[in-house]
Amino acid sequence: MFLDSARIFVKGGRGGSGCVSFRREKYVPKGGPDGGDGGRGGDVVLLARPQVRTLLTYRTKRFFKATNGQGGQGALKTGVSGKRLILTVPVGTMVYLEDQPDHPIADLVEPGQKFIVAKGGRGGRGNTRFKSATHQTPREFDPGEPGEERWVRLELKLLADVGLVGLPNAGKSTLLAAISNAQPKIASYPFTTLRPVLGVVEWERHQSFVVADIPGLIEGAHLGAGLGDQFLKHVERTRVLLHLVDLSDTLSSPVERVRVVENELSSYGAGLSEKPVVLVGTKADIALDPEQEAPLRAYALERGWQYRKISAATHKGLEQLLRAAWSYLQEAGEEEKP
Ligand SMILES: Nc1nc2c(ncn2[C@@H]2O[C@H](COP(=O)(O)OP(=O)(O)OP(=O)(O)O)[C@@H](O)[C@H]2O)c(=O)[nH]1
Ligand SMILES: [Mg+2]
Repeated sequence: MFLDSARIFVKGGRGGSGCVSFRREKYVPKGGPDGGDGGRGGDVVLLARPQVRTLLTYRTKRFFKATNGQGGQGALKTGVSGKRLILTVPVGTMVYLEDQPDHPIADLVEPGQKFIVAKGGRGGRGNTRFKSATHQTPREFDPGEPGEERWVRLELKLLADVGLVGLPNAGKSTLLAAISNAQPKIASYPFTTLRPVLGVVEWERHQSFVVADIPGLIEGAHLGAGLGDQFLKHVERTRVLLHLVDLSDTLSSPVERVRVVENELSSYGAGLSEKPVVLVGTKADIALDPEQEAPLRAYALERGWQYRKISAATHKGLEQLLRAAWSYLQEAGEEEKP
């Protein structure tokens, strides 16, 4: 299981202080008390949103405090409440208290679900509230309660949004390492990757998504050849596949190599062959034979796929590739909105 987690400090706003005040009007010799109550402190609220895919933002920014309520005023005016602070988190985020690692205090499973993670303090009472028949000029007031504050741990079971597929040695792990926080093993022999690795890609501001690197597929993987096709289950839930082909390999036709992987995807089933694909020519920096690329472009066109050429080593074309992947995720996100 792949986990994304973050530890944050949340603090509700302090309630505003109650006010001590007496009515002073012309021709009213002894005005009674008229101090208003303080405003409530703002809450810190977690909000689950499908557009947020990881907890990445909470690794850099850790402290969150809602604003304080304002003090009450004369003429019975209640202070303005503090604004609540909304923190967006991915759907599927679980919230834990530090000393209770086994029992989540919230499980945000529905889009739009909210949870008050730190309550704002109550506003204090103004002196008006202390008035009684025997106590006509009260000078008492409450100072306003402090907001709730605590450290909480957020946890998310990661599901991949983007899957990397291709023959062994196609450059999948190198790509993942170049675009994400993951540090997969990379080597010049096939079957370097023995189990799936997920990486979080930070894309533009506050946007991120999860990419799965899985072991390479070879002909007959669905019959158990190589490492088999069991790892394809990790890309079943992805919205787009990046299908990597090594442009520097001149020993066989690149289109043939693409077909081998396609066959394995369709033998596996689970809708993998119907997923949108970006065909990615890799290792452009050492691809010497320009003949490799034209048939790939033509094949992508025929299949209705996008084609992109990259070098993970020099980072050439990576930004455009991520942009293409991101646009598929956006489309998928639109469809899911009710
Ligand atoms: N020059 C160059 N070499 C690359 C590039 N991308 C990958 N390689 C090399 O290609 C070899 C295989 O890369 P990997 O990323 O391990 O390939 P993989 O697809 O993950 O392979 P498996 O895990 O075995 O399926 C390594 O020696 C990499 O250094 C690139 O853009 N340029
Ligand atoms: Mg690998």
